[in-house]
Amino acid sequence: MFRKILIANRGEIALRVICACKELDIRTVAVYSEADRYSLHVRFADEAVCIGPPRSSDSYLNVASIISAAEITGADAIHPGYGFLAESPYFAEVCETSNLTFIGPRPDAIRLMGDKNQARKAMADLGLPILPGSAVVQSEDEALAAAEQVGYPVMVKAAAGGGGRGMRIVHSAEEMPSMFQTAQNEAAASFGAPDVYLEKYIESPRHIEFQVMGDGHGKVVHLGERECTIQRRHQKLLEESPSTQLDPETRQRVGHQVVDALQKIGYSNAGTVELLMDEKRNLYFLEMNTRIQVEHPVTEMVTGLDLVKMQILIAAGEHLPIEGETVGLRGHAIECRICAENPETFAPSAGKITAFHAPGGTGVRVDTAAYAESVIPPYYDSMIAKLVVHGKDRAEAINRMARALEMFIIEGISTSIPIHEKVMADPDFRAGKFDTHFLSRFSKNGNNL
Ligand code: MV4
Repeated sequence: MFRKILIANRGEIALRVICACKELDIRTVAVYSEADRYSLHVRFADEAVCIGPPRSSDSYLNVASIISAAEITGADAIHPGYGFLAESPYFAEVCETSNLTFIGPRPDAIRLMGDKNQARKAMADLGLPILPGSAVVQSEDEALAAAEQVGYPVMVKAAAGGGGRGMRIVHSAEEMPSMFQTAQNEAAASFGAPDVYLEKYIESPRHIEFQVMGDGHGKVVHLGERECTIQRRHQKLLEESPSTQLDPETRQRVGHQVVDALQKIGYSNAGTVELLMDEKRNLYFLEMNTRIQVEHPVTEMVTGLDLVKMQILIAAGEHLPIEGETVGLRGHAIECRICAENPETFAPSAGKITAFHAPGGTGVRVDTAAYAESVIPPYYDSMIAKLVVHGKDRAEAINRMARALEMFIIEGISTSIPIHEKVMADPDFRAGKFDTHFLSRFSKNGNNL
């Protein structure tokens, strides 16, 4: 087993990894930027190393500083959390060549899934259903020909993209030239690679994702699905498990397809397979994320497992302690992402938290690194807390979330708590009736993007 793990991240996920290490009796090393000197991950880790100035590119993305910190402190493994370097095949490789275990999938699996078009093709070859679409298209003419094959409307997507960035909807051939160019330019500017491909556009889909875990000894399991349809500008606002849209037979059938595909490529550690559900409830592979995700706690609540501990044990060479290809699911869990943001513009709202009280009680979990008098720096993601509840069924979980939101006090900055309260009170949400456009009803301009 590892003696010491360096956590190459900040905020709530750094604390989450520290919790798992403490329970496994593994020492921890925090790394922090100059803006995070008074952060809780620095306080709760056994050791802490400053890795540079506030900007991410100078600190949490600085591979040389992080590897040096691991070498100086004698760490034997690195947990990357999510974001930052979590899905960099280069970073995973540098860890390996520096004799540090990267707690995550193999670099080649990260690389494959990082190319969304290659991933789509690989998963189709492995038996997962995909939407009609194309390979990478190099020109307007190629894009027009491919769209003719697929049928409008289509979506132009960046091969190096994912998570909704670098995407364009194209309704007709007339729109293609300008949309193709914008998508290519955006892809080149955002990801350093202009490659784009086409996919049939689903107007009112739901986003359903399967949590998977592989042990690198040929065993892969799925841990049920999460419903992540309620998003704003491609940022998830809340997630729940299970989805109201999957019956046990569909869960078992699709779960088996996912497990079978990943077993064939020898996938190891945590992963998430994103699927799109169309209006007829058909499911299609969209992309795969090769990291522990923000929303992993809802899966932990319904499975009773500690996914971060599992990641660490698997990286240390242990076998998955699960018979068969899945586990039983109990009750219903919901997570609300509490962000520091201006309620009108949704712009991140940095500053000092003047008062802070987190709710508790039966079935309530709060993952956060915020506290009274803590300062939210302007340099990083705006998510400051995850409020997670579990209930015997969806109705109890929603009621529990509503009361927990009411009992959450965060003063000094504005947060997304009011919008979550509106969602919990919404009759359509309570009935499970929503699609990707759901949040537009709460914005003045009707815009959900
Ligand atoms: C789509 C789509 C419709 N058709 N692909 C957005 C996040 C990224 N992972 C994929 N996304 C979408 N891909 C096809 N072929 C619609 C979306 C989408 C979306 C998906 C889930 C939740 C909210 C969304 C909001 C806008 C667009």
